[in-house]
This record gives sequence, C-alpha cells and structure tokens, in this order.
Amino acid sequence: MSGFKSDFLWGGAVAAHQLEGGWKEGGKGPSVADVMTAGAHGVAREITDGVLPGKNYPNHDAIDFYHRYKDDIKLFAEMGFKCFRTSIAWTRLFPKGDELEPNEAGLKFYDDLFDECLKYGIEPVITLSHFEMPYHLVKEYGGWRNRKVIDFFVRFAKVAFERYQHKVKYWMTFNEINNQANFHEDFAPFTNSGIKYEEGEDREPIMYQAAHYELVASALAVKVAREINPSLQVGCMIAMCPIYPLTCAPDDMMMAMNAMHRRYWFTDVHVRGKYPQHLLNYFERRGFELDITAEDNAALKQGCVDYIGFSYYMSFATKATADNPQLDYDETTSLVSNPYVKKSDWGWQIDPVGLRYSLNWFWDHYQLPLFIVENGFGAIDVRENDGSVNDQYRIDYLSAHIAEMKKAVVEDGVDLMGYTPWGCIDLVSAGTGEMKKRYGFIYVDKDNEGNGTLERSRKKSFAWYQKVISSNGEAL
Ligand code: P53
Repeated sequence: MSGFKSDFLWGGAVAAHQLEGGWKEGGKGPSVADVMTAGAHGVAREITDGVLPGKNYPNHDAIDFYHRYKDDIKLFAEMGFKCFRTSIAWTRLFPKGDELEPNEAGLKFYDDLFDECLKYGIEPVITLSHFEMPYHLVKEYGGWRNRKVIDFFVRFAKVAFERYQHKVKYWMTFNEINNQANFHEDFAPFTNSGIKYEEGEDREPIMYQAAHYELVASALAVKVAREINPSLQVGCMIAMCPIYPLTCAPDDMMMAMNAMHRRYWFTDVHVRGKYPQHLLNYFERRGFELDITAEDNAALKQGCVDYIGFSYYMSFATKATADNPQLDYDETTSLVSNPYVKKSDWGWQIDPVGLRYSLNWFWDHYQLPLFIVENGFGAIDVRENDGSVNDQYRIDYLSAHIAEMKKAVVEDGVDLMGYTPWGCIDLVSAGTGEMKKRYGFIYVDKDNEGNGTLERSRKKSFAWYQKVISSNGEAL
C-alpha cells in the first residue's frame, strides 16, 4: 500500500457538551457536564451538588454550536471533511435518563444536524456517551454503580439507532471508557460513570463494577444495533496513552506491562467478549467480589465491537519501585516523566512515534480496523490584530503525528479507517473547562470567563488541513 485508502475518513472530532451550549434548549436536561465548573492547569474542575448560583459552568453555553451548527459545518465542508465525529447528548433524548419515551425536540435536533452534514457528503460518526450522562441518574441511582442504568442506556442506544440508522453508519458506545482506571482523582469516575465517591470508600472495586455494567451495556447496544440494521458499525473508544518502561531494567519492563494490563483490559472485553485472566486473578488477589453474572458474560460474548476507535494525545512512562513488589500500577503515583520527549503547556508529553507504536499495539492484539477519533494539541493561541492565528505549533504537532500514522499504514500494514483530530473548532476543554486550551483549525472568540463575540475565524492550520485532506495525507 502506498498511502491511505481512497475512502479514508478524514475529519474532525468534538463532543456535544463541549460545544453545543443550549443546555436547557429543546427540553434538554442537565448532564454531569452541566455541574462542573471551570478549572485550570493544576486546578481541578469543581463538581457541584447540582447547578449552584454564582459559579462558572462553561459547558452551559459552550460555543453555541446548538444555534450555529450550520455555519460551522459549512466551514468543515470547506476544509474537505469526509466525516464529523460528535456525540448525541443523552439528556436531549432522555432529559432525566429514566423516561420510557424520548424527547422529540432532541431527536429532531440531531436529525437536522446529521442532514446538514450529509448535505456536504460529510459522514457523521457518533459517540453515544461522551462524558455527559444525565445528572438525574447520578442523583437518583448513583450513576453506573447501579445495574439499572444498563437498561436506561440500552433504551437510549436503541432509540438512536432506530432513528438515525439511515444517516449514521459509524457509532461508538462509551468515550474513553478506560479513563476511569485513574480512580483516585474525582474527574474520570464522574465523567465516565457519574460516580461521586464518599469519604473513605474503597474506590477501586467500585470503579471495576461500574466499568463492568458499562461494558455489558455496550455489548447489549452492539447486539441491538445489529438487530435493527446489520450494516451499522459499532466500535469502542479507548484513551490510548501507551505506557513505556523508563529503562530496560526487567522490572521496569514488567511494571510497564502490568500498567498496560490495568489501563487497556477494557479493550479485551469490548473486542473479545470476555475478561482477560490476569484481571480475574487480580480481582481474586485483592478480594474484589463483583456482580458479574453468567448472563452478563453471555451478553459480552454476543456484543463484540466492529472496530476500535481511540484517542491519542501523549505517551506515559513508568518504573518499578522497591515499595511495590507486586508491580501494581496506580495511575496517580506510578507515572514518571519521559526525558526523551517535550511537553505541552498542560504537561502532556508530545510523542508522535507513540502513535505509530499504539497503532501497531492495537493491531497486533486485536486485528480489528482502527479509527483514530481524537488527536491534537491543546495550546494557547494568539489572535493578531488582523484576526489571524499563526498556529504553526499545531501544524507541526499534527503533521508529525500523521507522518507516523502513515508509517503504521504503509510500512507496518495496520488497517486504519480514518483520522479525526480533536476539537476541530475551539471548544471547552474537558479536563480543565478552559476555553484557552484550544485545539481548533477554527478560532472561536470566547475566553475563560465567558466573554467574547463567539465569532469564528480560520487559523493558519485551516488551509494546511484542507491540503492534507485534498492530497489524502501526502501534503504534510
Ligand atoms: P482536554 C485525559 C487524557 C486523554 C484524553 O482533553 C482526555 C482526557 C480527559 O481530559 O480526554 C479526551 O479537553 C476527551 C475529550 C477531551 C480531549 O481528550 O482536557 O475525549 O472530551 O476534550 C482533550 O484538553
């Protein structure tokens, strides 16, 4: 193969809660994203008990895509997008999450949005759950701690598949389901699973239980999609930060392997329909008694995914330490800085080669088509007086990653479906809630405090990406 496939899905990626705004429009209910305040690098977003007066909730209005999507999609079309990855806000279809019937105004919004994409030949690629579950399910059910949430999710998925089956072919169930491997911090448990831990709770088994219910829900959704329309393709979505050993000391190597086990077993369950033995042994060693039934195991087997979607921003590194003889991985304490790579202003390690490594890792393990559904460089952009933004650093980041991605396809033979850089239009950061951590080809005039005209303008990277797409990845 000399390059990317002729039908390679070039595009861009976003998530509903990070750009739509309109948090109460069309009958939408509050989601977990609506109770998170703005933070900053090193300052965690506060998760409040409901929406409180006087707090800054950046997702409420975001970049007002809800009202401006037609103009924005026109700009995506100008760049030549073949696809556009977004999510369906669960709370537009089911404002509380436990209703029996969906909200028609919400369904209509996505009908119109998808029609607008299709008008330009842009294929919508849709995530069902991207850090935006109904807040009502958190308050009333404890989020994904509760088995009942499986049924609510499957109902939501079924409604979406039935309604949009002729507009959307590519789906993903849970965005970055494996972020919650980082269960010591509050962010991932809440955004992945709607979980707020009580003081003193043993967090780890609760995380595994919630992830199990999500994996069952995902498998049931895959099954439902096939029953509704066998041409639908449903993937998983994994946050891939490959974990390197800091040195070639054998214990460092084993530590890295264990770390990979602990962060990526989710993929095994999605793809193979069963738990890897190392994890079952770990549950036993730790005495975790989880609610995993024979029926669940049968469901997992019947709902294996069609492809692997993943995000890639950075690599991690780890090392063995004397106080950890079992070489157990703890994401808050086991990571070390990699001296061979640079970091972004937010401390994310920049490692284009790690993308080639990740593509090969996934391909060697699973032999399923791969889709890079997020990759990008969060940076502080400066808008010049003439309105231009010279984001050469973003071009450098993306072109280096695409070059490595090409090697994975051309030299290593990986089956890659497409590439959708994250935040193709500036939006609210998930991790920090900031506007100033920008990823876009399109600048949006809005700052961290919520001031700005919301006017859109093309950055330097806009024309660059347009060329990348028109040359099918040859002009970098
Ligand atoms: P922000 C952590 C590590 C890797 C990806 O992130 C992550 C996170 C969570 O912050 O999230 C994904 O906005 C996620 C997007 C998110 C994007 O990466 O923190 O799927 O919703 O916006 C970038 O810079």
